[in-house]
Amino acid sequence: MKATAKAKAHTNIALIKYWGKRNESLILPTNNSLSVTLDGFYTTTNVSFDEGLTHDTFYLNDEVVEGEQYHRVTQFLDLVRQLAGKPIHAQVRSINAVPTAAGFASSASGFAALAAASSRAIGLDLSDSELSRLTRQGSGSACRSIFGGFAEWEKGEKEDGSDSFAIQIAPKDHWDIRVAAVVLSSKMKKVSSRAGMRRTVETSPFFNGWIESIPSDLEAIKQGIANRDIEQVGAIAEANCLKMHATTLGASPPFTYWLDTTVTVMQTVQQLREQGIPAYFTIDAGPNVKVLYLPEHEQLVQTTLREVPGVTDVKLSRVGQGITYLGDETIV
Ligand code: 2P0
Repeated sequence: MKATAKAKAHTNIALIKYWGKRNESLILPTNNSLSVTLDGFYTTTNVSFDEGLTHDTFYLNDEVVEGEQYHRVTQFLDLVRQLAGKPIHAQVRSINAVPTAAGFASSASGFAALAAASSRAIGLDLSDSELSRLTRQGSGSACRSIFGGFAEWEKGEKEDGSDSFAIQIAPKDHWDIRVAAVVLSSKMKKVSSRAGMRRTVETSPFFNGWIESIPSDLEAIKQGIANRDIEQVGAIAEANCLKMHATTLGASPPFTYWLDTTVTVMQTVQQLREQGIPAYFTIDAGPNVKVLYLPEHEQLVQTTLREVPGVTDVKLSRVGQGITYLGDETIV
């Protein structure tokens, strides 16, 4: 038997950050997070389960992948095989339209597309919630990419993670908000988000303050999204990002993801606001900055960001859709 399915998933950017795990192996977070799915950056993945294969293979952008990245894919396929009760191997082919230099976690779209294609190919018929819960075990932020528009990852309470998955807050067409990914020139050695989160949870005295601040941020941002209020959504997202990054400064040893140009871009965004342009930044586990703005300010925001010394590129995106399936085939 050979069964193939292909799926496309978009990356997402968190407006309320996922920062901290309560269970590392099940990937269970310490707090709810909320994101917007992005149209411009995605992964397309083809999974082919074949009884004739003796092991899994993984190709990314037509090149064979080995080592840690391969290991994470086969571990994830083990979960899918276990769920389906079918011990068959697969060939996985992924094409990433997520510029890694833009500082987007390609793991979000990558694991969402892998989860969708593999579960479908092996014959699992999962609801969106079930698919999100499965996807979470590949990479936490990926569970939000099952949905288009705005999604919230409910951290859940249970030890087994059965209540930890994302739900949609508002669909793609609810609000035409834009995101600019500001790319900086950097060869800085990065602390991975996994290692950074772990160090923060274990050592930062600011971590409890971060966790305590989440419920009110979530409530306010959801109200802002419902009202399509860029000032409210932007101000909460920016403050939430700053609180997340503040926890890293309290870690031992301390660290930051910011470069000098990161701070210059943050100040440029704040200057845009002083001129009456509602633009707000957010930053993930890296030096690049994402800027939220409205369509009518696209030209000005883009031009202003491109002029900042040290900025090498600015990539624009709209709100994106959730998982799409691009066809499957079963040969008995
Ligand atoms: C987020 N980040 O909410 C946060 C903000 C980085 C900063 O999710 O260990 O690659 O695979 O669950 O999902 C990056 O972490 O980590 C991330 P794992 P992931 O988008």
